[in-house]
Amino acid sequence: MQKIIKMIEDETEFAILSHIDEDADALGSSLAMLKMLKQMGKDAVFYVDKSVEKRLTFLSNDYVIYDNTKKSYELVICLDSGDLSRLGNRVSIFNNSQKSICIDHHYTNIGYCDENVIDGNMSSTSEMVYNLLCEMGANITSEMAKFLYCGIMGDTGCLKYSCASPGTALVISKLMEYDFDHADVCRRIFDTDPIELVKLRGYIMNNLESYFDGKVTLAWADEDVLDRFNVSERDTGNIVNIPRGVEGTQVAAFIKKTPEKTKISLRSNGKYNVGEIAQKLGGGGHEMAAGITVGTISVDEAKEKLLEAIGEVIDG
Ligand SMILES: [Mn+2]
Repeated sequence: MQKIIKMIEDETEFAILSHIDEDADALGSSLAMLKMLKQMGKDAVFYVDKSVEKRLTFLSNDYVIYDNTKKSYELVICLDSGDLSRLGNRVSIFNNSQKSICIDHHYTNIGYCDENVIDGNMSSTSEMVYNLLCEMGANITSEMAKFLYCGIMGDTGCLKYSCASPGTALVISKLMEYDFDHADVCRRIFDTDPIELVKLRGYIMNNLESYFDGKVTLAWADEDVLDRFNVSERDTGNIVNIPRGVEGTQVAAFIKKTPEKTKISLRSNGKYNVGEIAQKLGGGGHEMAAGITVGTISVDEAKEKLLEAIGEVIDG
């Protein structure tokens, strides 16, 4: 951590990048980092890939949607992004810039920056950024506390998942001392969906598929389904938790297909490492949560590939 702190102190121009399809942790950790850099008087920009998922727009609009123009910075900070492909088009900012640091909790991260702090035992990148801010003696504002709280709650499912440690709960307790509406944050990220999405969830529940004697439960939505319910791929939220909640499920999957990409989200209920399954298909992630983008193949083709990879892990 000391090398990273020195690099941050020495440089003046920063770009913050996180993974595509930014989730609560990606946004929370990046926004908190951005605010700290601005407090230090640094010139810093947080670039997002495309639009931000609607349910997370309440956090802040202090980001720039990357427009593919050539940009270079003294230092790029990559947060919560397990590998370079997860930066999407913003990889060009990374390539054109001088130095880079990475802070991440994906154990599959091989350390693609000049300096890397990677800890697969951490609940979230937001928890790691909280620790960094404390170590740097940053003045954590209520807004920064809200960002970090949102990121940690997002990745731990409100401290429900096994990635949450006693240390995570202590960080949450410290963040709750700040002046922001923590119940509102949880309600927005977990307990409220637009009616279109609620109806889509109903359709998905009715079309769940079960494999390997119920050990694998699979949900899917292609562009026709998304169009019918008028939900954008970006706003499909926590749908993978629907198959995950089916009794007997060890591996839950959600396949979504748009004209641009076919994406598989995976969740484990503890017995199998879904990071390993994702890696077999060119994706990455954690033991309990992982994802893969598999080109633009059909839902049926994605199912076939996925079930084959799961079979190797379950039977092997
Ligand atoms: Mn994360």
